[in-house]
Amino acid sequence: MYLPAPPLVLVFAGSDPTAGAGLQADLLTLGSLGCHGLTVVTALTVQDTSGVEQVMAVDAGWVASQARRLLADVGISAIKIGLLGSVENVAAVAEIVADYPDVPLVVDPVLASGRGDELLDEGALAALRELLVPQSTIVTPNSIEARRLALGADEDDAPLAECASRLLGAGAEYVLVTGTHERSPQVVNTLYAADGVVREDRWERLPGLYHGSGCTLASAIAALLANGLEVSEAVREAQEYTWQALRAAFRPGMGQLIPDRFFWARGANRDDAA
Ligand code: PXL
Repeated sequence: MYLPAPPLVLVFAGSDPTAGAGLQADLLTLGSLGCHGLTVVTALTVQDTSGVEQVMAVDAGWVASQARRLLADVGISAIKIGLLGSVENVAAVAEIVADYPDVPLVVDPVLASGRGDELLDEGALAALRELLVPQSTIVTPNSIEARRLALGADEDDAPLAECASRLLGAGAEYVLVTGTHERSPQVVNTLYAADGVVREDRWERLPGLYHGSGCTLASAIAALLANGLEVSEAVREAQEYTWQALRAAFRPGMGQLIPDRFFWARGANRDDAA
């Protein structure tokens, strides 16, 4: 006899060779929170800790085949979507997740890296809005992504609550807008549902430039939903986890800091050195 499997989470994401963001970050986060991640690679990138040099979307037929083969075999408890890389991939993934309406779906609308390198074009952005937002349990944009995703090309500003309300109107069950890119002294993250603000959490703004904080947060939410938590509770615990991973971040190269998703597994002397 075998032991029962841990909660299984399917990830659609791009590869980041630094393992700071993307697919690799998702796997680390899911593992750290007691899940097993299964991965469909949607894009490859060439990057280091200082920036993204190239992005190549995987052919949409290959994306669909990777997912269909896996889903025919394995029962999953949550799906997490990160960088999809092309309008064709958004359409292919939207068609696949439509066949699993009861599985919680976390959509992280990755449009650019934290440093601002563009990762998705306008066509794919529109497809994300029209095909994936309506199916999502929770969408996790930062404030920049929330505005780009919710507002038309002829509008350049609106309160974040209005952006969230449009995404809810498009069919998302919950929207979590993160405040890392705002100028507020604290980071304010707000969870919205159709009847208004569900929760607002404030975090001490940590110094430094981090790579992969959004991926960590969205994956942590997926892991906690797969573990059976309600959305609001999953969002609270995922923020706590992400903040701890950011506080323990390290700098493997010359550029940005990478959150330590396994902060709890390191020796106590790491804390003393900081
Ligand atoms: O942080 C967003 C992100 C997601 N996925 C991939 C990335 C990045 C940022 O660089 O490279 C593959």
